[in-house]
Amino acid sequence: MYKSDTIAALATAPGEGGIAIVRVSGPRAEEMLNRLFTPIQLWESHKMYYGHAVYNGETLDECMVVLFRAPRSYTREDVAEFHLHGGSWAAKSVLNALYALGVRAAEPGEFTRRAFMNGRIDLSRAEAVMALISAEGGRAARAAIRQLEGGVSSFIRQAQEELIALLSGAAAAIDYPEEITMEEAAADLEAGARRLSDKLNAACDERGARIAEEGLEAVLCGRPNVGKSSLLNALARQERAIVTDIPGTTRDIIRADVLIDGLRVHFSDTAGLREQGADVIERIGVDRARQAIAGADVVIVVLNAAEPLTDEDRQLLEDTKNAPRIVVLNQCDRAMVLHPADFDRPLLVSAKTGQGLSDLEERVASFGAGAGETALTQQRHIRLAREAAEALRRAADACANGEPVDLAVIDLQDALATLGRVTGDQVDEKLIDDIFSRFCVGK
Ligand SMILES: Nc1nc2c(ncn2[C@@H]2O[C@H](COP(=O)(O)OP(=O)(O)OP(=O)(O)O)[C@@H](O)[C@H]2O)c(=O)[nH]1
Ligand SMILES: [Mg+2]
Repeated sequence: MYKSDTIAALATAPGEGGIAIVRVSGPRAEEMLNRLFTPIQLWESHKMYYGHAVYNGETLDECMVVLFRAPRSYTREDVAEFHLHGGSWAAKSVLNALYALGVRAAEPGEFTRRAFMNGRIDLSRAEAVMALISAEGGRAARAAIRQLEGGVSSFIRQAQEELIALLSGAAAAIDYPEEITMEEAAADLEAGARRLSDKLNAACDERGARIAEEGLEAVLCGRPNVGKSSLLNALARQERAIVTDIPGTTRDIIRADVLIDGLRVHFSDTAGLREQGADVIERIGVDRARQAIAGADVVIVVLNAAEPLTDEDRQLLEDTKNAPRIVVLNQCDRAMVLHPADFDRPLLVSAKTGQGLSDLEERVASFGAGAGETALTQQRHIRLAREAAEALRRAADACANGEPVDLAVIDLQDALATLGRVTGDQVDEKLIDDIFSRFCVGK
């Protein structure tokens, strides 16, 4: 439900920092400035004023304030902001004074929710605000900014317009059978619905969306002692995994996160793959390694360039031949016995000297190229677009099977309603609650 009372919250990150901003939104925002700030005769909107926050005769802070008059504000209501000294004390005392004056503490995401309710932004843009706040790498942030700029909204609106055109074509055939035959109408409808269904599916790149949002999973694997842990440490530029010359050193999976060219990559170092000679713990590690390989976005097969191939190496190369993979000939600082020409685009690397590491990083990043650059990058949007595409496909099939156009119309209306849930034209209260509750307080 939309409440129109006046709310307040800390809008900046809690803890130490240069400034702390307390944001107030609602009909009493201007009154709060008058009650808590050096009196100003005439507040001008969007202008900063210098003075003191005072409550009950006590000076709380020396600060700047600004009033944004509705509708030119974040929420489209009157908004007041107190720009206070950082640290928690000043902000806390101003907030307490506001609460004492009857202002309510804002719930998580309530400011953005008001912006949505007052029509300043649609739902996909509200979600973009959140995605931007929590973006881990430049890639995720760029996808969020595109969404914030309306990339998703305009894509969905265009699809909705095409759908409405299809629906009105069908309505015309139903209402004026003398002007357009049912066969013609059904053929138009079928072609249009299929085209739109394909277009919606094409805009959903689940793998890319996940990689942009969560990062790329890269798994280092190979038989014991080839240098997987040494490579992980070199890539992480940090001693994460234990390195020894004893085969079977690594047992559990060790992870390191690295940002490569704005793309977050989660490297996993795994237990060396071998069947013989491993104890119980190591065998569990080997099982985990196999699972990690199966779930990887890219598998990095590490071979020791200074030793001939073993059966384990050959087995691994065979097992991963259809997977997205990179073959690394490590230890190339030593006398090489493997021939690069025998492998598929191998990289010559030395974990010891650092040779070839940047090529490896580049190759890994290429597996995330283009991730998050399609129209839809959020799981919720992708799910809805797929649902709409499916309804459109049903409509097209109905037309192709010679079923009455009225039946296809029901599916088209379904698809239209589903798309409306992306932008929030058609949403229920529960969904809105769910989306905004994931925001942080103060946003
Ligand atoms: N000369 C040279 N030695 C290396 C290189 N990489 C690793 N080593 C050495 O090879 C040995 C094994 O390295 P690790 O990184 O522990 O190998 P691993 O593949 O993780 O081994 P497990 O955990 O037992 O599966 C260590 O003595 C490393 O110092 C390299 O590029 N050049
Ligand atoms: Mg290891």
